Amino acid sequence: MLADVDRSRSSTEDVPDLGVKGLLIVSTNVDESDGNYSPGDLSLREALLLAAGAPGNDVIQFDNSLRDSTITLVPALRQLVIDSNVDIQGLGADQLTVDAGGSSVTRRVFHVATNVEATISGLTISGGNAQYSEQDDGSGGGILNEGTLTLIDSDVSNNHVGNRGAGILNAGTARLTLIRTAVSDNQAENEYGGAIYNEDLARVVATDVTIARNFESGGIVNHGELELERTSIDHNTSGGVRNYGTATLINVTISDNSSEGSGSGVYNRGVLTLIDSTISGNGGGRFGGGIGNFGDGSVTLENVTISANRAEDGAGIANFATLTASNTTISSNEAETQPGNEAEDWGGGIYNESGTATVRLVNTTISDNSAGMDGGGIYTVSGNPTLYNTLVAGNVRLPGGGHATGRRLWCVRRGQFLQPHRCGRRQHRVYQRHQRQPGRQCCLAAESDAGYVVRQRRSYQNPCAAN
Ligand SMILES: [Ca+2]
Ligand SMILES: [Ca+2]
Repeated sequence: MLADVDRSRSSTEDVPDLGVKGLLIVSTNVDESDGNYSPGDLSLREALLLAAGAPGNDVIQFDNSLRDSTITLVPALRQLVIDSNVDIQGLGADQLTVDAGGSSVTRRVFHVATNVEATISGLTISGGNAQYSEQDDGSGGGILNEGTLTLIDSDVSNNHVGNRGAGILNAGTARLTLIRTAVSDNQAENEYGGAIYNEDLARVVATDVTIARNFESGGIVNHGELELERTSIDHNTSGGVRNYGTATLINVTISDNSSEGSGSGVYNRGVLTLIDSTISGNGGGRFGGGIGNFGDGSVTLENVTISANRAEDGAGIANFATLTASNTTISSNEAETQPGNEAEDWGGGIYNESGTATVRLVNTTISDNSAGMDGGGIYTVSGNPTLYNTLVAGNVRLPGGGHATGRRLWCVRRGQFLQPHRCGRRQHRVYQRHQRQPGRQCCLAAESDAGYVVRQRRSYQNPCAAN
């Protein structure tokens, strides 16, 4: 990326030569800017200053004596500003840390300015804390990126933020590339601030990345373009991914994230494509333990496994917009009543609601899901799901899986359908007759090729009359 660099000089004796592009070797872990740039006295802050003053792109390396050390930013000095093209080559994320001082100090670690191309590798970036002020909207605890930043083999961890992007805010038209990097254990005071927050004209590309254990912030909040590959998003609170822009996730695992809202694994209002991925063990909220799709959102799933997620409604997926799935397995999800909340639990596999909701399932398996009330497999309030070559089987609670169209009175006995009756003049008598028989319940159902139940009414109600 930074070709205009003399990489031939590698010892501290050679540095620095003011005004000459090339290599700068940081030789002290003290955060200072005293004008002494001699070997043993060149700080990271000074190296960034020299790089900005020298023409061309520069490489910043660290003397071996700094192995296993931390550069702690001093209170009197501000964040480190990267305002020229640099390649900062750390000694390894487990060997060198830049720490802004922790949440008792209001200061982020790095600010990458606009029109700057920077690469940071082998570094842990921690202890940043961004809060509201007249000059700052309190975002980007570890890094505020407004340029083009590539992070390689690094950790962005234990940063704190009042607003957005506990680890990283990717702002304006910024470009952020993450390779083999972890963004973990960061915290936002803004519940959905994101460990990584990507603004609407910005772009994030991540490969072999871990986004884990971020507290309150959730994992990634995307308003722009997001591409994730071979990435794990796990154990974040306030959800795994919130997408309002365009997101393409390939070979990604989104697991064990929690949220008190909807979409514990993935909350989507944008265009989301998931390929060869797994969403499992997410939950804690109302709609959509695995995926919640809302507004004008579009979710396309291809070869995805959605399993063991939990929610009040739509444990696997809650869909209020457009959902297309192919070669996908939705299994062992559980729609359960949350303590203290309204007792609604519909749609173990998929909960589908809204007049414009569209569901198209191809070569998909919906199995072994459960719902406390109804629709172990699919519960459809409205909309018209289309199933091709799709198996809905082994789902539990009341009549089981399925969904359908058309109003009929179904009565069931121990999970088995009895004869269906159209709602009409005779339905009331049919209903009364069935209700008098032990073990039987009647419900208003819809019917499709899949032949399963959608709407359930409690046995003490007259379902046809209620509709
Ligand atoms: Ca110095
Ligand atoms: Ca320069």
